[in-house]
Amino acid sequence: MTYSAFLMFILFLGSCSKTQEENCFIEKDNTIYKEEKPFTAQQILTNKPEYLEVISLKNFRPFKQDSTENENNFQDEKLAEIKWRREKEEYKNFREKFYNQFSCSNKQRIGNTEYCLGKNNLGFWLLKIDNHKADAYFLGLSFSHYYLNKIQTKPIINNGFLELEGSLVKIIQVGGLPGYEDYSAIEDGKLFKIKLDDLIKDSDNDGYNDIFENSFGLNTDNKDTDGDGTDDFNDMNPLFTSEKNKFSELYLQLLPTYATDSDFKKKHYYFEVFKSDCAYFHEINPNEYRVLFSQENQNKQTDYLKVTDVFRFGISKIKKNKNNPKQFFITEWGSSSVTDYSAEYKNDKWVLTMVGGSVI
Ligand SMILES: [Ca+2]
Ligand SMILES: [Ca+2]
Ligand SMILES: [Ca+2]
Ligand SMILES: [Ca+2]
Repeated sequence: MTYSAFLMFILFLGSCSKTQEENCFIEKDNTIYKEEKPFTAQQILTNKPEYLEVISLKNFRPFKQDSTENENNFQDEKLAEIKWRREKEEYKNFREKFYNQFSCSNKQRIGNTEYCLGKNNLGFWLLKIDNHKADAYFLGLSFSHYYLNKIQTKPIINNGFLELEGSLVKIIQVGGLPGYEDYSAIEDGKLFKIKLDDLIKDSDNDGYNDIFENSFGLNTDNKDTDGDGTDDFNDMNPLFTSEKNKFSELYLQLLPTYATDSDFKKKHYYFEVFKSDCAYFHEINPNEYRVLFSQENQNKQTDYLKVTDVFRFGISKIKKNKNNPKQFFITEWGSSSVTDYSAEYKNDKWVLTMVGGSVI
């Protein structure tokens, strides 16, 4: 190695460790809330996924009707109860086969195959039950931009295409209700069309369609994106190799937990997504539910994550206590609360104490 190459190597090492330190630790809080300007219809169409065709309809079920009719149903308690019971029965098969990971609508049967439109915290899916095999295909249509009518007037599968009526929307914040979001249509009467072959394409045959993998930064040509020996479909943390160390344990302990005894290992489509560049956070080994991570820098995020708020929870970087090397501060937040912790490392264990926070 020449001297200059050696120097470069040292500089490279130096910059790496510095970045790692910066990505996980902060001197002081500097979270700035930046409100994103909603996309115009033209911007949504310019940025739409390649595989998606958008057709303007002359006759359609308007956004206002579709979104408010449902609300009115809920106001009548008896009607809501009847509707709920009927849907529970109608979608029993999907609930059972997919372990309650989705809410389901617009069922359709073709031969021995059953389809429905699914939704979970990540977005929209096409669910398919073929004999006893259950598969879910991610649509990659951001719920921040695309509204799919709750009531589809035509069958959703037609001639080898998935066809969904809906509109282009923007999310509007409701005054006085932080965290509560509503939609407003910016262009009504659209038909969203995706070729089934494009939708179900799973190049590496790992169980996740290419659109899902591209949307969340997984490798579409590798069954084992992070190379840790567990294939993407069965990896609880498919983007990163888990490591047990002091700070990964701290992040693991701060993960939100659910009061449920259901078997999350079977829930292959249930993920919590966190925005973090901290390697210690990436190294967690979750056992309750699957995790995905998004880069903090918006320019480095996937097209889907750039515009879709799938982050229901967050855990901050770690703040050191200059006077006590064993004490750290860290903040955890959800949709309606923020909690500040003091974390002390004692006898190989983290002791967390709530030191502040707020409930919205
Ligand atoms: Ca795949
Ligand atoms: Ca893969
Ligand atoms: Ca893996
Ligand atoms: Ca992994």
